[in-house]
Amino acid sequence: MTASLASYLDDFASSPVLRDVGQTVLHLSAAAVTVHRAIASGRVPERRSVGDTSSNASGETQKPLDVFADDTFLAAASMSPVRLYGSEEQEEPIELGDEGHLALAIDPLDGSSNIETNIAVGTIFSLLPLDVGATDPRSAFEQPGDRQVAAGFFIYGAQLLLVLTVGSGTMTFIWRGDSVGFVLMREAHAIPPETREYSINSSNRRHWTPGTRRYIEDAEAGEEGPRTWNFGMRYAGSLVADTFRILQRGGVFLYPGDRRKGYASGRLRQIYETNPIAFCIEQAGGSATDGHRRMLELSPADLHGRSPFVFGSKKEVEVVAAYLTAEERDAASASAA
Ligand code: P6P
Repeated sequence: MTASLASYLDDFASSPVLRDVGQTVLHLSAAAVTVHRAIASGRVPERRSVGDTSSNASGETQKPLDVFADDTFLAAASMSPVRLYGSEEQEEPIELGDEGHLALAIDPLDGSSNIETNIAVGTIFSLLPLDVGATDPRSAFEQPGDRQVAAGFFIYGAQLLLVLTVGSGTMTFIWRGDSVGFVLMREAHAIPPETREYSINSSNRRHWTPGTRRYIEDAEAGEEGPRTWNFGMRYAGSLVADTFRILQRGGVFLYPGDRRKGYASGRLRQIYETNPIAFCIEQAGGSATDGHRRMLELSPADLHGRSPFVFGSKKEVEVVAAYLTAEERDAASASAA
């Protein structure tokens, strides 16, 4: 009998916090089914008139489906032992009462601009312990990512999947319909340490720093270049899709800081995008950094703060860091000359 999500979470409920994690993940998974159905139907329960768009805390256009997803996951959080809800779609965290030990950070619908092209999109979530004794509960979101007790993402694609870690490896569950629910599909992802595949938005090339450019150009040079082997490139433009591919077959993903206005720290948000993805990647034997430093050790600036992001096959993440460090050394010696 394939393990169900509920039975898997029960086995981990060895403490009050992990019991809260289990209850919360089950409520989030029910919300994910609702969002998956709304996407698959092509008919979004309109909360606003179709022409009405607003923008989220980061100034990105909010579509009705973004708002619907946020409403759905907020309702799920309100039924869970979660005291604080921090969402990409909300300027400020929402306090949900004084029950429970957890703070939930979430990107309710990441990559929603891809929905009209039928590319897989997802929900990314991170569960943090409340910062006990903190005067302001919102300080829970100022903890580095290695304080996460659970993290994961739902993928709304050809299959509805949940990728989850509670700190004992990274696993994938697949939704098999209302009567069966989510069942275990892969018990322990293991990312190969080496790869021949990189993932980056190459249209930003002219904005890259020299180290990023040199890394990509050497990869593009293939067996005639210093890397001595040929690379492939894949870029879905949807973080959950790129992440799942890397969990399945390895690879290295880069969203570096670049010279565009507002992109010095890249595009991705640390608390509800890079930290939860980094937790899943590390638990699968991969690495995740800001290009130089381990992502899970970095203290976030604020709920919507950004971070440059490099993750995937451990040895290739180290190669990227070497290129970026060489760039910094060259820049330092040039300015000293
Ligand atoms: P760009 C989608 O909007 C998203 O937040 C991530 O899912 C994805 O990795 C990234 O932005 C793509 O950004 O600048 O390449 O379009």
